[in-house]
Amino acid sequence: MNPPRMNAARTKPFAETKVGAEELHPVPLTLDGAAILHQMVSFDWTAWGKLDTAKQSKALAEFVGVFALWEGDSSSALYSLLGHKGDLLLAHFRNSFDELNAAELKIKQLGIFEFLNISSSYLSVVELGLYESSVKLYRELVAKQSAPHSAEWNQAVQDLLARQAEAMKPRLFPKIPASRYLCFYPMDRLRGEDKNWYQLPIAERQRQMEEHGQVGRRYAGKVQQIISGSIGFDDWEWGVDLFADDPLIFKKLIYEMRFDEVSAIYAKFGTFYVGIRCPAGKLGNLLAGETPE
Ligand code: FEC
Repeated sequence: MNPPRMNAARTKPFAETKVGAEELHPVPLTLDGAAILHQMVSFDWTAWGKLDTAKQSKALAEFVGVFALWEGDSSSALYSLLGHKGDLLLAHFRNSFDELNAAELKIKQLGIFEFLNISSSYLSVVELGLYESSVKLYRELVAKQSAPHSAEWNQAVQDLLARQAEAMKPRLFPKIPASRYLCFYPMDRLRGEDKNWYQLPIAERQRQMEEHGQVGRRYAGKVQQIISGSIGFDDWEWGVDLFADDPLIFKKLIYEMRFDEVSAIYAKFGTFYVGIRCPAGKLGNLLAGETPE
């Protein structure tokens, strides 16, 4: 018996063969930077309340001694979380996963760790998507009849990434913004049977991301966004960190983006965490029931 005939359109990724679409490589280039860990913490208020004041002060001083150094170079930040999802959120931006792990282990050595229950966490790396340059480069390479992953193709990709990484270094390894409010959540792009982001031609994804960027840029100066990629690292595809001095901006921006094609059709969201920045030196006040100043 003859083997079942394969549909010719299925022998290649859909995105490269869709009628009328250019045959461009589907994967956008990205630049990857700082390693990020978010730790969501429930605090053991009852056990802490039973600890005598001298022991509380000692544990706090030890914590501040470590955390304030990290705050000094804006590589870690502490937030007081709103709602039932936790009490504290610790954000760490480092140069590598090894450095993140070192920070995590350091916290576990501190006396205060006895009262910290890490109820959730999220691991990701700062990601700058290069849709526009990818499409431009892929078109040039197609014009030169350079096949994906050939030596010439690989060299052109490497050259582009090296140039862009140099130009975007500060954005790849950002300091944690000093803003009073943080909104963090993970998200995916839809991979449904009918609507699948990953099966759209790259030029169409670029168009939708361009539209997304235009909406985002209207919020320049009011919000700072840091997008981190987490495919292969955590349960969702991206982490979104938004920093602002007015929490209402989060609602307005995210609501407006819901009307973007890329969000209206292809965005799926995880749990939202909203926190108020608390300098480590004020953790004692927070644990005594005072909202951070
Ligand atoms: O396919 C992908 O590469 C997806 C990665 C990605 C996600 C994502 C989600 C959100 N963003 C939000 C806010 C802003 C603001 C600006 C902005 C611009 C970009 C650009 C890229 C990009 N965003 Fe995005 N966003 C993702 C990727 N976003 C690429 C354009 C260039 C750049 O800035 O890197 C404007 C920033 C500026 O220029 O000032 C603000 C928010 C979300 C989650 C809500 C949603 O509906 O998607 C908010 C995933």
